[in-house]
Amino acid sequence: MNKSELQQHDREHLLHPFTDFSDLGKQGTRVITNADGAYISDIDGHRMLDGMSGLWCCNLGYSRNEIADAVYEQLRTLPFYNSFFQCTTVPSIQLADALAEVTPAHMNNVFFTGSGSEANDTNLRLIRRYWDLKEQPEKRIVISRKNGYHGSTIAGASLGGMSGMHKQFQALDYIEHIQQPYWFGEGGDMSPEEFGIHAARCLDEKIQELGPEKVAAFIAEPIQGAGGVIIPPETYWPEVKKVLDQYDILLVMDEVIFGFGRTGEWFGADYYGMKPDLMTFAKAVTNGYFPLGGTMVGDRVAEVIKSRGGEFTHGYTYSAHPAACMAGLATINILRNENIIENVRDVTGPYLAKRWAELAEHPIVGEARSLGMVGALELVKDKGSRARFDDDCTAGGVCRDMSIKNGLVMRATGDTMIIAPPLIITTEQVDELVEKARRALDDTAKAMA
Ligand code: PXG
Repeated sequence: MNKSELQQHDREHLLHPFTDFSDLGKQGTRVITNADGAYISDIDGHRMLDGMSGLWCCNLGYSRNEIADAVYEQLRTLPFYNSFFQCTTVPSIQLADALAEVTPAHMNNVFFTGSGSEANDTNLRLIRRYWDLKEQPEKRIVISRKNGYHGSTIAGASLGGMSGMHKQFQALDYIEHIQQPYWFGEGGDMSPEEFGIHAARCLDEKIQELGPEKVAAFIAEPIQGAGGVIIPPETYWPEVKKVLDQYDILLVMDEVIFGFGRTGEWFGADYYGMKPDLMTFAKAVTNGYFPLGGTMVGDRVAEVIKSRGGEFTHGYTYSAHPAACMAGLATINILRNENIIENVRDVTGPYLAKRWAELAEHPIVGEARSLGMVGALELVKDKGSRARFDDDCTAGGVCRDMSIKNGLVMRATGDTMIIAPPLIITTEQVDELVEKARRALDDTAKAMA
């Protein structure tokens, strides 16, 4: 099939995620055909620096045959077996061991799933089970944050705080949402430090309003990813820690985007010095080469679940899929053996921070922020008042298209442009990324004038 035939068949038979189907019909899809290192190419041969690591998952880029080989060999040896009914497989044991080693010291058990959304469903099940076994069944409410993203199953989307998603289904009624720590958008006249404390105190207020005896858990991404790379002010997590320490409430950190090195530490929890009870992961655990997710279970929860009461009635056919586990093992081996995360922390992360910050001087950029291997640009019409171009956030969409035209995959969340390049990006490629982003900004400024 040639390009237009592919697009026609795509239109006729494929329902894409998070897509306005009539829009897609008009424009036609971009057919991505191959990739290498930090680059992807489309069917027209247009090669682009992938500033989004696929969808926040190909942290090692696209050329790691060791991962593909590990999967292939496993598929030839034992393509599938389940981990129900007292059965197990060697890859699943090995990956569980490896995860216990690379995650925080108090996390030594894992429940495998097929995705991040499923893992957050698992978290809800574990939270309920834990409090039931502790004979505190009245602890049922889970506090989450507005504009957080936790997946697209009913549980994931209920935990998430995306208002557009909530309009299209009935959210679970035991989940409550509080203020997000988004200083640029919601901080008003407060300094970032004051606002960080303020956003954390919202958690305390919500717990008091609901009654601590009814609150089971607080879930949050260390940094909001899909919500727009919202890096909380430095005061936020220490204050959240203080609040949680006062009450008997579980902490779930959703590390689906920030796990496996994106901050320059293995997990966001390491970066912020937090001690979560549950930790969701997916995406980069296999470098995006095979679907796999899961939740790391801290000792406090694991001891109760493992030692008290009968069966935990939960599991998926593909929990601990052996080929997925081999992809995970191969990925973790590369991250460890090649000091990829240390390089982000010490070399490429600081370099990106320096170069990305230069974009703050651009006339349509209200803020340029970054941390480790993520960055965001706030597009504004007026820097002083932080006023946007319009209510429909057209500047973001224009800038995304201009960026792709200039050979860089950069995403738009409203009028916030975001990047999460592969962790293997070199300093020369960071230069290329910043130059292409600058050209996209120039083109956007012209188009919006
Ligand atoms: N938690 C977080 C923090 C995520 O970012 C999920 C859970 C769900 O994972 P699965 O594997 O079920 O998709 C995610 C997923 C975007 C985008 O537009 C982000 C995600 C998924 C799709 C699109 O940035 N994150």
